[in-house]
Amino acid sequence: MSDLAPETATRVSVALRAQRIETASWAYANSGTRFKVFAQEGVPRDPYEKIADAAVVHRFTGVAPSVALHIPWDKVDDYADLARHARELGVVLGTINANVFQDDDYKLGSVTNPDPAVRRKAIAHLIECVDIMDATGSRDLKLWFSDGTNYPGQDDVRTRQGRLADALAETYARLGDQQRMLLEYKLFEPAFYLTDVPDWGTAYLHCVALGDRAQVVIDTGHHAPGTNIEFIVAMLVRAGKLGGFDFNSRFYADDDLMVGSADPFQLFRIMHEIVLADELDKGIAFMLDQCHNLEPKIQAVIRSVLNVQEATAKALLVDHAALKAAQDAGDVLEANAVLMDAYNTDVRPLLRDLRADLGLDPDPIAAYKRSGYLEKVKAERVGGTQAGWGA
Ligand code: LRH
Ligand code: MN
Repeated sequence: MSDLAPETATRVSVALRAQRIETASWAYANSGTRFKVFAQEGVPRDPYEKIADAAVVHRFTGVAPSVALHIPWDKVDDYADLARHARELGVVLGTINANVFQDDDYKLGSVTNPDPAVRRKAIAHLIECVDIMDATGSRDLKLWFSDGTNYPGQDDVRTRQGRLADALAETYARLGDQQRMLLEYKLFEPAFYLTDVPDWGTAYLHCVALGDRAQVVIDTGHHAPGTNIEFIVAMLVRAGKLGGFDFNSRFYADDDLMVGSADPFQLFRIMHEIVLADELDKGIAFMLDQCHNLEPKIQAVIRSVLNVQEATAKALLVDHAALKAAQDAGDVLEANAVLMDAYNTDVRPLLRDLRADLGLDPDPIAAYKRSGYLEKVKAERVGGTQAGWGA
């Protein structure tokens, strides 16, 4: 039982009930590093099985009703049928992720490639992804470009930006009225000298040039060490250009570990900026973008959803009036104390109560383990080819 003041517990629970976290189809598939991909028993062999696993996460958490797809990893003959399959399992198909980073033709870039024929091919894929959105009913097209160079002089910076801008404009023009383009930035990798969309400023400039339905995605693993990500959150929210998050965590680079596992305080600070700006349920997409190279995948995704819930609950406990009063009074220590008080509050009893109210088991991980689902799919999913990144 939570020992929070009843009115506070109610206010926080109401907000948490509306929280929606989108999981990633590729998190259920095999993944690894350039050194090794460790296959796991029971891993899905196709998008239908990936969605079944995503539905299990929603069944036990109650707040993960959509699953992002990645094309061509989730290519099927009939996307409307895949959407039907998802609905029958209690979830919906979410963000469509384009993939112009795994084809031999894209060695020197996709939409920024010096060869116009290669650029055409890449743009055709981006537009094909919008066709898929029409079939799945998805709102968001997410674009991450691995485009970049490895040596100074390899290509011209402004020329490549022009090519990128042209490709984005042509794709943006194809979007339906209710559809958005989410542009994701990343400091480096696979390019090691220059990445064409390396930071939030570059993504923001392109999105402003495109229009209202072009927004920036913050992948929490895509910054230089020491970057104050919540500052970027506040700036993009202030500019009305924050479209979503790819949540994960890292100790060093783009490690794609469980969100909140490496730096739960950072996740809290990020959600504090979202709650402070009253942007928790205003259209920002809260997505997980992770790879569970060693750990059991479905359980790791459940743990990740709980980590986001806990960080959000703590952020909802910040006494905004006391915080502002201390800030306005220049009371540095009091202002910090107000924030730390919320962060240091154990919100797990409140979340257990919330789940019980939602008719869910208060402990989703224990309930998932008791369900025997993993043992079931290990027994069923024998033969065929396990899904992966196909790299
Ligand atoms: C790139 C990225 C991008 C996805 C991929 C799976 O590092 O974060 O969001 O397309 O991971
Ligand atoms: Mn990402």
